[in-house]
Amino acid sequence: MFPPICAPATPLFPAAIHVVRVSGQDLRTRLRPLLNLPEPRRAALRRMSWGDFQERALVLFFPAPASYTGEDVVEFQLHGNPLLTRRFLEHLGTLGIRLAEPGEFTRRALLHGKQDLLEVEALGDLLSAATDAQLRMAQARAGQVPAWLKAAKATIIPWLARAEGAVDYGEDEGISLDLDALKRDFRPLLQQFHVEQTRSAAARWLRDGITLALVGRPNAGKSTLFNALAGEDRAIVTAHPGTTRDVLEVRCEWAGLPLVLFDTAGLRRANDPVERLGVERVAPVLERVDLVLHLEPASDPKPDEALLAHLEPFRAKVMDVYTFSDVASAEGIAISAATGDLTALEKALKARFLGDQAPEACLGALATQRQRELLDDMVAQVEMLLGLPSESPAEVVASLLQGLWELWARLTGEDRAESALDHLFTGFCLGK
Ligand SMILES: Nc1nc2c(ncn2[C@@H]2O[C@H](COP(=O)(O)OP(=O)(O)OP(=O)(O)O)[C@@H](O)[C@H]2O)c(=O)[nH]1
Ligand SMILES: [Mg+2]
Repeated sequence: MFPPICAPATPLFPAAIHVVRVSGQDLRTRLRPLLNLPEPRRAALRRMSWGDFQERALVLFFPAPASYTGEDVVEFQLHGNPLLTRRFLEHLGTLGIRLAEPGEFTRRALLHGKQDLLEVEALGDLLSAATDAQLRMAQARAGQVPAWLKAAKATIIPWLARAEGAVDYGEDEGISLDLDALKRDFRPLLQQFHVEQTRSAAARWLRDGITLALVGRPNAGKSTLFNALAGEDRAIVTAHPGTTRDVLEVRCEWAGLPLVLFDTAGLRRANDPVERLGVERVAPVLERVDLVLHLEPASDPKPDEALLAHLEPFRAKVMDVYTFSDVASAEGIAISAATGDLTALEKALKARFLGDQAPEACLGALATQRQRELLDDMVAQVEMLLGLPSESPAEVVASLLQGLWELWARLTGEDRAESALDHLFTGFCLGK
């Protein structure tokens, strides 16, 4: 039995309207002192008064279970005055309807089976998406448990039932488990899981974005590339070496990839104190980015020992890129931000982060760290099943299948694990 809750569903700034949501059991009775609820799902004007205040609001009533939370839900569209809305919420408090915690509406939707955990996570992503690609990702994941996971369940459950049957009745009833048949069923499942691992490895970058630092000698063309990727002139570009002094940051979407770019001061042993400070700021940026693009002019490719020493600790994530490809040719990834020829860079980034999956092919893939870890665990579990020797006791098979089923349930939220839920809802805003 959950206590009734309320929350503003819109921010409390002056606005045309504010929406206040209430969820709970039997709201018709509870709200009677304030108003008579309208017919289900029909918008109706209601005059309400409480204390010294009165308000005429558009009211919508969604009776349980056909509502967002699965409980009775009432939505009030009030005049958009923050003070009025606060007074209204206070009055709801006197009717025994307390303020909701962040994410509490969605939490109830989950508990009442209106949404599964994957949908809830996609919703969290939808609310926080900052680029078109992230928006598309979140929307593609918004619809229910994906077909391949449903298919997995359809394989796991009957075998789990058979294995448990063999454990409980095996010796008396002569029930035995056909491990070869089991393996025939689980081999395609494992293949499907591998495909999904590849997709989700790529989807992760589309969801979280890729952070890139641009480094190189002064005049290597860092700021020119920075501007070209950002699609706007954010950094100053001049022919004067040492133009960029500070670290600049921009978020953008380029070639379907959500990027966080850092432009840096050309790394060299600087005598100018301002430039030296700029160089000192580069090291922490190199620590935290996913990839360091080391730019070197193809027209003047002389190795710079001081720069290479700076990059040495990060070698695993350094990608060498030749700039000025319009002036001179070079082996490897060669681009010219000046003429807009960035094809080689696009190919290299997609190969590295998406494993050559098209961004559209990753839509709907599991993308959060929690989901990816559970998928990895499921793969390990299926691999153990497939590796079982043929005379394995039914207890062993049953316990592996039980473990696999638990992972499936945790992935989709069927076990309603509190700890996972608590973690999930802290990032939600009020009224969602
Ligand atoms: N032809 C040609 N010129 C380029 C290219 N990239 C940059 N330039 C020119 O090279 C000069 C230096 O470019 P920047 O982008 O400022 O170089 P930077 O690496 O940011 O230099 P600092 O900030 O001084 O470290 C400018 O005059 C650019 O117009 C390129 O691909 N081709
Ligand atoms: Mg620069």
